[in-house]
Amino acid sequence: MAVIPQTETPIAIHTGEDEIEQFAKLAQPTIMAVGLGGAGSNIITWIKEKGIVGAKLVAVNTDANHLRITKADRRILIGANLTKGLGCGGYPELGAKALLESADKVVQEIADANIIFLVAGLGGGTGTGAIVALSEELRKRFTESPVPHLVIGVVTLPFEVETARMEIAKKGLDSLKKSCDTVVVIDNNRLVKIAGNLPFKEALGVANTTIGKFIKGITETITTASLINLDYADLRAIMQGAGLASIGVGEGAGEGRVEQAVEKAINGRLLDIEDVTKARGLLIHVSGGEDLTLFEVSHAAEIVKRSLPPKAKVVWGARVDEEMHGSVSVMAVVTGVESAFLKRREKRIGPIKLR
Ligand SMILES: Nc1nc2c(ncn2[C@@H]2O[C@H](COP(=O)(O)OP(=O)(O)OP(=O)(O)O)[C@@H](O)[C@H]2O)c(=O)[nH]1
Ligand SMILES: [Mg+2]
Repeated sequence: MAVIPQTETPIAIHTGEDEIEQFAKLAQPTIMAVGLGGAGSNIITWIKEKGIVGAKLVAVNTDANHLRITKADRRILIGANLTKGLGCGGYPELGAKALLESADKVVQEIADANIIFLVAGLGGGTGTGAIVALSEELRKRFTESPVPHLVIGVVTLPFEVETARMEIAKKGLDSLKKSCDTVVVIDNNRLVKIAGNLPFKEALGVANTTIGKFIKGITETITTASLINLDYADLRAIMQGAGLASIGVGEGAGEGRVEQAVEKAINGRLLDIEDVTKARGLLIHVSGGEDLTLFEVSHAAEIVKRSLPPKAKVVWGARVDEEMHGSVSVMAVVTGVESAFLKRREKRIGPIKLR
C-alpha cells in the first residue's frame, strides 16, 4: 500500500488514512481478469497477445500442459495434489475441489482488485467447477472487506452437439448467478449462427475474440483517457447484483455506420433473452477511428435506448482506437435479463415399457 504523505489539514485528523487511500484508489480501480480452465485460459491468452492497459491477467487451470502454453501475467496450477496437473476430465466436482485446495494462492493474487472478471467456458470440469467455487469463496471473503469489489462472471454455454455438457453448464450458471454481481453469458450456438455457421474451431476463436474485446474495451475505457470515460461507479450502477447479462457486438462503416453497428449489436445478442423489455441496465461501448464524434456516440445510445424499458439505467463509454479507420464498433451489454436457456425444461426419457 502506498504511503500517504502527512498533512496538517483537518481531513487527516478526522478521516482514517486507510479510508482516504481506499476512496482515492477507486478513482483508479484495480482490475483483474482471471481465466479458469481451457477456454478461460485461451481467452486470457488472446487478451495478453493483443495487449491490455490497466488490468492484470491471471490464468488458473488444473491442466499443467495447457497452462504451459497459456500467456498471462500470472499462471496458477490448482489442485496439484488432487489432479496431478492432468485436468478434470469433465467433472466439475473435481474442478471445485481443485480450486478449494489452492484457494489461498488464487485469492491472494486477486483479492485486492476492485473489478474482477472471472472467465470460463461452462460445460467442462475445471472451468465450471472452479469458477463457481472461486466466486463463492470471493463472496465469503469480501463480506468483511472494506474495499469495494465488483465480481463479473463472463462465460460461454456449450454447443448443442455437446449434449452431455449442457446440464453441467446449466447447473454451473445457476450457482454462478448467486455468487457474482453479474454474469455475462455468450451462447456458442447463437454465436455460430450470427457469425455465419462457422466450423467448431473457428467459432471458438470468434467467442474468444468477442469476450477478449469486451474485457479489453471496458478496462481501457476505465483506466485510460477516453472520449467518454467509464468509471467504477458507472459499472457498479448497472452491474451490481444484476443477475444475467447479454452482450451484442456490431460494426459499421461508411454512411449510416452508427445505425448499422447498433442494429447488428442489438440483433446479434449472444444470449437468448426472454424479454428484453424487462432489462435493468445497459452499457454501450463505442469505439471508432479518430474521426469518431461525440454526436455519433450519443446517437448510438439513443437508438439502443428505444428498445429498452424507460427505467433501465444506461451508461456509456467511448474510445478512439487508432487502428480503426472510418469504421465504428458498438458493444451493447444488457443486464438484469432472464435466459430462455436456463428455463428450458430438459426432455426426459420416460420409463421404458417392455410390453
Ligand atoms: N470460447 C471458447 N470456448 C471453448 C474453448 N475451448 C472449449 N470451449 C468451450 O468450453 C467448454 C469447456 O471446455 P474447457 O474449457 O476446455 O474445459 P475445462 O474447463 O478445461 O475442463 P476440463 O478439461 O474438463 O478440466 C467446452 O464444452 C466448449 O463449449 C475456447 O478456446 N474458447
Ligand atoms: Mg481442460
